[in-house]
Amino acid sequence: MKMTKLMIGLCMATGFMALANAQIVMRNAISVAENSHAGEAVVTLAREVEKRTNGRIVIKNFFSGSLGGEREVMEAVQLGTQELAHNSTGPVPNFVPETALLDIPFLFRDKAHARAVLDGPIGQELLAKFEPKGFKALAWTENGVRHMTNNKRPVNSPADLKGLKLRTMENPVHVAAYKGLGIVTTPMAFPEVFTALQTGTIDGQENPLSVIMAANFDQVQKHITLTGHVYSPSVFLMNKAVFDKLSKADQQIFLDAAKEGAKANRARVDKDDAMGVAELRKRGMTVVENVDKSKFISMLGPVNAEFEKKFGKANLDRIRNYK
Ligand code: EAX
Repeated sequence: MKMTKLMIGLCMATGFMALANAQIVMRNAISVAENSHAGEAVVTLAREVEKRTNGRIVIKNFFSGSLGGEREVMEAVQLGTQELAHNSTGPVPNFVPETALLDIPFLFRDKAHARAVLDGPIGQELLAKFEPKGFKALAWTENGVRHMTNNKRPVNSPADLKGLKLRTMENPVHVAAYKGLGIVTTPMAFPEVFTALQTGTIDGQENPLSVIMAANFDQVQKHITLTGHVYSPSVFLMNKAVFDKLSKADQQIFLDAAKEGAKANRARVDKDDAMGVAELRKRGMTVVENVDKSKFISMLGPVNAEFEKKFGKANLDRIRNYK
């Protein structure tokens, strides 16, 4: 049968109607396992968006770096080949340099201080800096307070770090600071870290208890010291054009759902922090719980002077003194 122009026109029209009613499916990705603080964040976001749009918008989550490391998924979100990502700030300063100061060691007193800064005007100003780079940053979430692990020796003071080959995130502030502590820094994407620890390419790494447990680093690491050297934020990212195309009501749904995700995520970090030391001991790690942090801070003096020059002392003090 020959199709007339009218028939083709009708097919196209019904096709478009079907499209108009179709579900929108988006992809989100994290570099750690589903059973984790980051998993809590993205699972909650997906559940809340689906619920609040009555199933019109569905988010499919990818876990354990299956869509790539954090830098790669950020590139994909920037290009729009992936709609969403939930990343630590590891690679973020390479895209949004203004955020780099958040990863300065010992900048925040504790999680409560960091959460107040991120949820307050400073955090909101920083979220806006993502927009000219092609991202809508929906909300800050939390990766946690980072601690150091390695296979060579228990770390009791900064002197014990000298010459340790540690994987770092692909983050310029971390690399500069850890060099200042005498560490041999090896920047690497997260999905490669387990194997690198297993094969001995690196001696150690540093991450929050939540990440160490979710990634089972205890299987390939002997020692952990609660250095608490960096508060590590994370963030919900969305391709800006995808966000802009949503109705105002749907945009608000994403922002609200991201807040719910952050709440669930932070609650899980608190839970992990409360049980992490006992759990990692049970899994066979030796834990140094108490270190003199002032020794680490004074060793970082010269690097901190550089950071003050680079980011502006007033900007750092604004964060330090935020109440
Ligand atoms: O986002 O790369 C890292 O060490 C991050 O802390 C981890 O992937 C969680």
